[in-house]
Amino acid sequence: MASLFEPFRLKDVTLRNRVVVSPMCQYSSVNGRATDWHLVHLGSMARGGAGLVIAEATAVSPEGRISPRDAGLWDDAQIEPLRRIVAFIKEQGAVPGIQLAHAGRKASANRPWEGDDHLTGAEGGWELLAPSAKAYGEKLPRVPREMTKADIARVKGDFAAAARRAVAAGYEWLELHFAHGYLANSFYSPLSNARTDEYGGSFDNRIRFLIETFEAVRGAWPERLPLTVRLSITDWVDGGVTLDESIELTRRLKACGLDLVDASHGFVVPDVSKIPWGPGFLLPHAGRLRKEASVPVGVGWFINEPGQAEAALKEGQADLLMLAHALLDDPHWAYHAAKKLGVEQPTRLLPPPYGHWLARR
Ligand code: 531
Repeated sequence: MASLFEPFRLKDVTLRNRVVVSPMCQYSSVNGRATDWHLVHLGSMARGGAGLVIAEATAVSPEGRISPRDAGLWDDAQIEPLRRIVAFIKEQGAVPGIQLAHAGRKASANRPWEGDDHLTGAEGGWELLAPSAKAYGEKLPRVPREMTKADIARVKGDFAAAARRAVAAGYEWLELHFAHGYLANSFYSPLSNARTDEYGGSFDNRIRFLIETFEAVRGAWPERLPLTVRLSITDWVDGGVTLDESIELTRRLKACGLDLVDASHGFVVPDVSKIPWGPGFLLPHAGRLRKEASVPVGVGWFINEPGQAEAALKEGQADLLMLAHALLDDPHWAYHAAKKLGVEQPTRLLPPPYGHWLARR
């Protein structure tokens, strides 16, 4: 049996295989509410055989959106359109998950295909919140406001409230977005956090916002369901966060009830010159995190081939494959991977209106 198609159990949730739809921003919500686009986007990937389908970065507050058309869960009215999507994903045999996020100093931006740059106030932009009044730079030059203790307490509460709404919508897997230079990551990295109070400076202080936010959510999210974080496990920049620090952060989060790390990387500052782009370039780092923090790990980045995914699992570099581009290219990637890896009766991954006919070709 191919490892990619072994079930994966975490808490009370069992995934039918190790293929995960990574959260992908769609910039297609209306006032934070999901639309038919989301049903088709996420539904087609559940239909295509993925084990877990994670909905995009979903803002816990209006100012936490990356962009005006982001998904949100700051309001009870945003729950109802998600219920339909969750039900459809479950009907297809996949587990529905959601990522909760606050964009911090990378908020208030245009969509990637419309410039990916900051919106000004005149363009409908909004105030940016961050640990320090330091701009990200380049296309995102606006200077954020340094968060007060009251802001910090409010945002932690927003994460917990959004987690409760995610439960009400029927999600069974929760990921907190602590990566890619968004709010939590910008507290963690010394490149973006220049605070002199208990939320900045030492490692213990820089991780405080992450730990406290995680604890607030742990109290709001059922114990029986997986609670995970996406972490930028290295900044790839001198003076930034290192893998060793992220291993220690993971150990601390584990002590608070963390179930899995979705290992990602970088983007806390615009400097990408030291990123060693190439097929599966993050796998060795993910493998070290998995081994040294003794935690289940999901990983993606430049993984397109089923054989590559299979090897990562066999070599113990990850438990789950978080796919994005590969699934945009082919929403039936899991089915095609099963065929390629010689899984018996791969058409069983597809619902009968497709699988019945394809089994007879
Ligand atoms: C892809 C991306 C990841 C890291 C750096 C640059 C681009 N996504 C990430 C998304 C936003 C849109 C771009 C999030 O992590 C929310």
